[in-house]
Amino acid sequence: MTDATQAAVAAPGWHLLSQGASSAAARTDTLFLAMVLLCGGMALLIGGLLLFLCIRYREGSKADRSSPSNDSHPLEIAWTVAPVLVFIGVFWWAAHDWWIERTVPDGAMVVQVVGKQWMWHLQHANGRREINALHVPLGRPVVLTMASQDAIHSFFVPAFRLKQDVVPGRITRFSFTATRLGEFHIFCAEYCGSEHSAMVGTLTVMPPAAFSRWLEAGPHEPGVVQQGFALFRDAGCSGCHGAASTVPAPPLGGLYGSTVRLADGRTLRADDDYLRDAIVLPRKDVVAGYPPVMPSYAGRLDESQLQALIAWMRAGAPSLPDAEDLR
Ligand code: HEC
Ligand SMILES: [Cu+2]
Repeated sequence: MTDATQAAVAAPGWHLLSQGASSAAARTDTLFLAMVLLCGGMALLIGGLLLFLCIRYREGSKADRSSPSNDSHPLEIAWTVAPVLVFIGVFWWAAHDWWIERTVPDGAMVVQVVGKQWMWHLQHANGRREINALHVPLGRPVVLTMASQDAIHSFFVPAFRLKQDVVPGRITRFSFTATRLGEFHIFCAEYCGSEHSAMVGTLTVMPPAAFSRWLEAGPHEPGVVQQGFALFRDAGCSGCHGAASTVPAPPLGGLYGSTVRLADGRTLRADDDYLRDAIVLPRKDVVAGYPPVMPSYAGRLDESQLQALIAWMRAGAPSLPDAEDLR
C-alpha cells in the first residue's frame, strides 16, 4: 500500500458509519441518517407521551377527567395525512437517489463480472482477469456487467453503500465512481451455498496513472471485444450472421441500443439482457421478417463467453483481424 492509501484507510476521528468511498455514499448516508432521526424522533415522542399520560392519569391522581373527548375529526385527519406525506417524501427521496445510481454515465469503464459458487471472476476490457479482486481508478465512472453461473449472488461493497443482486439468466449492473483511495471489502450478500461466507474479495482504488500501469502490466488476453469476435466465428454465428452468409439472419452491427421490432408486433430495446436472451432463448423474441431458425446456445456458451459476445456487439460488432495479428 502507498502512503496515500494507508492514510485513507486509517482516517482518524469518530464515525457513526465507516467512511464512504463512492459518489453514492454521501447521498445514502444522508438518507440513512434522516431515517434514523425520523424513526428515533417518533419513538421518543411516542414513548415520552406514553410515560407522561401514564403518570398523569395514574390511579388516584387529581387530573381532570370530567369531559373526555371521544372523537376529533381534525386530529384524525392530521395524524393520517401527515405520515402519508412524510412517507411519500421519503419514497421520493430514496427513488431519486436510486435513479441517480442506476444511471450509468457515458464513457464508464466496463468490467465483466461472473459470480459462481464461490468466487467472483472479473475481466477488464483489455482481457486482464482478476479473481476475488477488482482494481479501479479513482474518480472515473465504472460499470460492472454481472452474470451468475449458478445461484443468486449479490455484489456488495459496504464502503460504497452499493449492493446489487447477480441473478442467473440475467445481466445486472453495478455502477459507481470511487472517491477515495484504498482497499475495500467485496462481499457476496446473498446466501448462495455452503461456502457463501468465503465469497469475499478486495476492491482497490488506485490513482488513475497507477491504474493504467497496473492494467497494462499484468498478463492479459486478447481484449474482450476481440474474444467476442473470435466466438462469433468459432461458435458458428458467422455462418448465418456473417456478411457472406446465405441464411437470412439480421446483421449484428448497429444492433446494440437500437429498437428491434419482433415478429409478434412487440418492440424492444437491444440491451444486454435482450442480446443474452437472443443467444440462449432465440424463440423468446423472434425478430420480425426472419425465420425462427437460430439454434439456442444455452449450455454451449458460458457466462463469460456470452458477456464477450455482448461486449463485441456493444462495440458495434466489428470484423477484427485475428488475435495473433494484433500482438
Ligand atoms: C442457423 C443460423 C444462425 C446461427 C448459427 C446464429 N443465428 Fe442469430 N439469428 C438467426 C436468425 C434467423 C435470427 C432472426 C430470428 C430470431 O430472432 O430468432 C437471429 C437473431 C439473432 C439476434 C437478434 C438480432 C436482432 O436483430 O435483434 C442476435 C443478437 C443473434 N442472432 C446473435 C447470434 C449469435 C451471437 C450467434 C452465435 C453464438 C448466432 N446468433 C447464431 C440465425 C442464426
Ligand atoms: Cu455468492
